[in-house]
Amino acid sequence: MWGIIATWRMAAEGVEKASEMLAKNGDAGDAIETAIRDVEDNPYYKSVGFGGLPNEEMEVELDAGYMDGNTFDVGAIAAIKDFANPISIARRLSKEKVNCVLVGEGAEKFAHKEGFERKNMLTDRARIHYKNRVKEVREQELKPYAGHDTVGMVCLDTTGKMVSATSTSGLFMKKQSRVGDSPIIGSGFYVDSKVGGASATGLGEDLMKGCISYEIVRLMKSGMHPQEACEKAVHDLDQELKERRGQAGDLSLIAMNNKGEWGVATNIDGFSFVVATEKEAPVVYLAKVVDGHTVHEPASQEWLDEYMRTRMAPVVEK
Ligand code: SD4
Repeated sequence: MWGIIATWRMAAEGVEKASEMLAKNGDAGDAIETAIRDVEDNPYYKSVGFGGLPNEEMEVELDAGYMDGNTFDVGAIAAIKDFANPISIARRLSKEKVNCVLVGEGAEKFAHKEGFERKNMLTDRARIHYKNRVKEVREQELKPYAGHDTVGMVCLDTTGKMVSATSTSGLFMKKQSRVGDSPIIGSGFYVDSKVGGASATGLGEDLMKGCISYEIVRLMKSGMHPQEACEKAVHDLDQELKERRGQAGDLSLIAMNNKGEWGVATNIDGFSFVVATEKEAPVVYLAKVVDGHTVHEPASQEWLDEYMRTRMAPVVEK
């Protein structure tokens, strides 16, 4: 059995490539890295890699995490600038026994010494989005944190190896050096090949409060199906946050167990995700909340067409 599940529609092309590798008995680590690099390289996806939206200082600072569910090797980088593929740096760091989580300048030095490709990650499109947002925020005091999609994935290969990984530019207009959940083990990602894995997207500051990816793996370990585990973890954290703090940020989670069964839960409407397994060709699903439960259905062709159209539409300076 093999399988891969990923957050957001933007992962579809990468998941397709990964599923071809997995079907030929490819390694889960290679497949997930290929899939995430595909998203990082796409200039039209505004929240991951090249074309990702900048922080308050108009710098694109990127976070990524990688975990191997066989060995528990973990690597992560945070607030790194000017490197093309954060996921590959995180994966490379996972091979280190110590110093496997690096931030900012130190992460850049490591990547430089290891020969990773340097790239100015700020595109003209992203610069225009930045300038427009600065104006909007100034004029209307809009919350600068809306519209942010991290790519997170869990992957199972035919040997039973599982991996989990994330890559993101974090929140648009975040403070310089701000780190979200995505490179934090247990929050943005977690995986144990004996059980399964999970990955998160949403408001990092809130996702971290529940160590939510670990929590889902823990629930699966206690016997829950990934769907049940995701729903319980998301529902409980959402409730606790509302009770204690009056509100909960966006929380969307995906999970897969080591049988290739998968689950998803969200507290928002319109969370898209992508799944491919030995039994199902890559499908983009849309999830929403109905009566406190997450329900999902394959996205319509109309929705898929509209998605690409809006991503690729010209951006104009206001
Ligand atoms: C963060 N969790 O940096 C990320 C952002 C994200 O969907 O996932 N947005 O907080």
